[in-house]
Amino acid sequence: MKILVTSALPYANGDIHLGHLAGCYLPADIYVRYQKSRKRDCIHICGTDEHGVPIIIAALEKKCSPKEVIDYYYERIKKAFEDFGIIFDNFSRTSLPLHHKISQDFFLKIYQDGYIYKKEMSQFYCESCQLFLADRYIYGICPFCHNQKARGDQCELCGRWLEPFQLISPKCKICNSSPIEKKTFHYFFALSRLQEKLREWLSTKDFWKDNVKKFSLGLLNQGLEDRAISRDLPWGVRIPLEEAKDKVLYVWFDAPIGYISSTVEWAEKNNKGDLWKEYWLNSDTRLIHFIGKDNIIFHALIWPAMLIAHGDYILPYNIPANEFLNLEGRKLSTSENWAVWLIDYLKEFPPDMLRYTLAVNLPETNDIDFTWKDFQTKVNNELADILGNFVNRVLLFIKRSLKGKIPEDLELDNKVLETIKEIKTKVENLIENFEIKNGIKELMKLPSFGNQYFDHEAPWQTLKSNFKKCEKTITNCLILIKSIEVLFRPYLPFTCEKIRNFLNLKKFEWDDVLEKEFLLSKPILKEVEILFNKIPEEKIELQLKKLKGGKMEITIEDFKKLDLRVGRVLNCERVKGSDKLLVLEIDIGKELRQIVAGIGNTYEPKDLIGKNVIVICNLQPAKIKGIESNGMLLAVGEERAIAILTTDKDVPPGSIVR
Ligand code: B3M
Ligand code: ZN
Repeated sequence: MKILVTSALPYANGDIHLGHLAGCYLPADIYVRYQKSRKRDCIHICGTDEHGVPIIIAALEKKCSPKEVIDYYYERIKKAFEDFGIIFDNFSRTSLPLHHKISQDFFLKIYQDGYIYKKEMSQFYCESCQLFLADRYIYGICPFCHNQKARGDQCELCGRWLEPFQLISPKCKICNSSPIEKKTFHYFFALSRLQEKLREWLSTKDFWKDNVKKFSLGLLNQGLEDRAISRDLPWGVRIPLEEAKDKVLYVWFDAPIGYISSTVEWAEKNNKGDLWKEYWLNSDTRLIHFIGKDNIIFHALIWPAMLIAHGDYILPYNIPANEFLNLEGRKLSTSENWAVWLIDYLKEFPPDMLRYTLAVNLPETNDIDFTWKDFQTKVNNELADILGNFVNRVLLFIKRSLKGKIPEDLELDNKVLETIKEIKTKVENLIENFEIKNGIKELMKLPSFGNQYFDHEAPWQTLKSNFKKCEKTITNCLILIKSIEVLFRPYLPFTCEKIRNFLNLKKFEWDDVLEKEFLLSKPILKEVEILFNKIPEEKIELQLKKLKGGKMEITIEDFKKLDLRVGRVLNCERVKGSDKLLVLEIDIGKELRQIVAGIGNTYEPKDLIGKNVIVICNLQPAKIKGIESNGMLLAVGEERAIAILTTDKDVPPGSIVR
């Protein structure tokens, strides 16, 4: 049997945060490391998802090309995973020609077999963004409850599902202009025709996690509608048909095919071009998709339907989807920057501390809250006080009391061996059953047992009274440590490597534990170091402050460093080639300043002339689009300015603001 594990392909439009890790990457990595340690034929496949509207929007926002966005994030995401010890056999990209080709072939096959048909329709088109707008990129007034900001697919106030054409005065979410209706056509995937086959297939999945099974069956019972799988976008996998030159595949059509193309790339990189077939075309392969719950519909229904329609490939065996991780009692939100970014975390703490705290807290059956306080408690009271302490006290005892000499005598203690065996077997069953969280909880019983054993046997006493017994205790403690090193490895790979180095251990694998060679192999004490430094209060407070918008407390002296004044706009023009930028000439009392401000989407130049504004006068000069800017206007609004600050009485230019 082969095991083909995939993790959801992250969009290459942003960094990885804790929610992603807990959702799928960490459990997948633990599962794969475990399978590999058991010498099973298991590979972990992933890559970045580089198409779709999210990428285009990121490019529009950052004023660069989609290619620049994906190149930038591909490298950052790949590096962050590596630094955190998430190992993939291949980490590909859906922008590769190989992926485009495989996706187009996939499309053509099911098109020719009649599972895809063409349909004419009208859609909103934004002339200023030159984009057909996906439903959620349109907002307007809800025809039912008159909420001003209802989305094209749903009004979040009254909860009703909407069609974009129902909205009153619809607007483009990207640029706020009014979109027009435009005729187009799209390709539809005949999902409705595959319902019965899906039902048959799902009925064999009674061993799936409850949340995934219930959710998928629920959707299936509501009935599946055919879905448009093409888009009028300038970015994506081209539809391989003459009549559809300007169309691309919907991102959710090509993204899961990325699992196949990444496997093909892996085989090619290993100079075994056909090796991927032994996985994807082999009914003896277990295909396992690790994902977050927001992706269930795609992986448990639409993707299997695509695979059924295609016919050549195997279908998913299991989809162990996780629920969400919240942060400090609030839903994670990247747009509000309510997230802990992996890159930032790694600057402050070692990977295993987070691997542990997330693993014991995985949102496997319900949403879970991550708090920094809890992170500190788990690291200090569990990693440091239980695991770190056990390893450390045994090694220190050898170093100090036995002068670094490992006992020659190998008298085994059955109680120790039985404990290891029992825990090992339990952990095997748990991990095989995707209970990754319970797996680490069970494993922690090993060092806990070790501490009790050490206390009970009291080698510091027997050192003088009964040396043989003292040696036996240490021998058995070392067997515990050796077992910990192998069995904890899927969860805490960096820590286990340290332990291996402390004791110059041979790299045994999972099934070697308690075998003769494993028991007999003799460590050499190389060095002793603390495995986990406790986290002090200040470090946690710092993280909390960072989270609250990176806004550190400042003193009144800090504030006084700002030279804030009232200025009067004397002149204002648009910056050529930019909708957003205005260049203003401002009287700030004793001098005139030229300032470039990003308020052009909200204000016409003529409306600003004569107005009072608030200016930061001692800001470092900068060049914006080649134009010198000496200072900054204060305005309201996060991504885009929605109002400028002014004075409520007329005061002379240059007046101090405080
Ligand atoms: N990129 C969505 C996500 O990151 C999407 C997953 C694709 S998996 C084939 O949630
Ligand atoms: Zn627009």
